[in-house]
Amino acid sequence: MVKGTTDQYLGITAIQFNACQYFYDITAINLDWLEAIGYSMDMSKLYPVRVVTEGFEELNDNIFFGEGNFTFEEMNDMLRKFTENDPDGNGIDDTYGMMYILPNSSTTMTQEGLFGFAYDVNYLYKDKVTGDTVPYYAYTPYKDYLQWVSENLQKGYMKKLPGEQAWNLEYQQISRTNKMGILQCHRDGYLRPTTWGYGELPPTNILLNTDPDARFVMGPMFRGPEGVATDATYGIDPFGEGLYRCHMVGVQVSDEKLIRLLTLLQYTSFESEYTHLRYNYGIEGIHWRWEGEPYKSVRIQTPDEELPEEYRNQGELHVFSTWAYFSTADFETYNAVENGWWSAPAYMYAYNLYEKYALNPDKYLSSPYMGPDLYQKYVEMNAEYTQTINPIVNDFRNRALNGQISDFNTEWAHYIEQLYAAGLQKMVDEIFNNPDFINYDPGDKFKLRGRP
Ligand SMILES: [Ca+2]
Repeated sequence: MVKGTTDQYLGITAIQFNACQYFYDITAINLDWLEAIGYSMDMSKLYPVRVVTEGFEELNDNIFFGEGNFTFEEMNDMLRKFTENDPDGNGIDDTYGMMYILPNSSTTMTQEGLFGFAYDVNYLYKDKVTGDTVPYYAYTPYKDYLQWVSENLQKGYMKKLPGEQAWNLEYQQISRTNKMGILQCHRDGYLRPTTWGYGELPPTNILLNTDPDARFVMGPMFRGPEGVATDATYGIDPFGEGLYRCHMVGVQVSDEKLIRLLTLLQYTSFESEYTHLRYNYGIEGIHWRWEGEPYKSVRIQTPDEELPEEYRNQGELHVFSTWAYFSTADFETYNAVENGWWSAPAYMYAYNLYEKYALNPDKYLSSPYMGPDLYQKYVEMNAEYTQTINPIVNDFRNRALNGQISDFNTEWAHYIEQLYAAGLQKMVDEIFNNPDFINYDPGDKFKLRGRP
């Protein structure tokens, strides 16, 4: 506790560039189908994946990385032709463009990011029509997005999940059948088909179960109606807003012990890449090994069951480290360019595409940008008005997805009136438009590429 205060503390916060440069999703297109409907990509500009997990090298011929630069019109043409033109050539009307998934971290690049917004309600945008700073649900491009989805659902170019189980379980089962041309994918789960259920995610689930010869191209593929193409970072603030993963030291710890503690943390977290790896990932040659040249190639992790009994403690390796993780951009780029370890993140890093495609909101609802008092006021107002705003938001979205809105412009104007009357006006005036709430600035978070 800071001397002379009752509510202020000193601690060591997280620095997590792995989270703030982490874009969860990537778009994939079935490359064979793309060619079947008359499109193509310059294969000389695509990079084939190199799967990290031993025994899955056959996947290296099936997944490629590239930048699509397809226009919104071309995307819509593909959605139609993937549905109507029998792209798999089996003579059966059994394929469609893509699955529509309620916005979440897996959908941004492929769906709502094309309209310049993401699922995160803490992101705020300056609306060109009202001039107000608002959450996505009151942002005019959200209307265009819902109209786009609604029309594609009506035509059958997009399909909805059944909605009986968790969305990700349903999506895993349906995507495995290989009936859709455009897929919302995990950034690099295909590298590790045996880890964390990644083998159940598309396109790996298709390649392992349904069609081992299918080919997919992954990357930023499409642009939206205004030429926009964005993806949202998983953790917008490398310091976690100081809210979590903050190491606290009790007042009963003597200065002598604190010095010892900080010395240990300095050594294990900041001294060198060697000590960082040693105290976060274990002992080289036991817990992991370099695939090639040390510090320049990927690390191959030893499965827990193959470790000698006394070393099976990988979950506890973080005891003497801070949550300090630096950018791996230079490492991944080198590893791909020099050693061929291509993945979607490596491709994005190598061509500086994360910075190019990062979705930067105009404002971000978080205490550091607002000050604690304004943030507290927001928390209280939000708790009060959520109850009146949410039903309006849900009703409009459900009617759009169910094809019950024919005139989006008229109904949107009415919807916005309802939202503002339900408390949004007050939140816009007192919080969102408030000049004390400073604009979000990504700073150098997408420019930093290694350890400081
Ligand atoms: Ca077919």
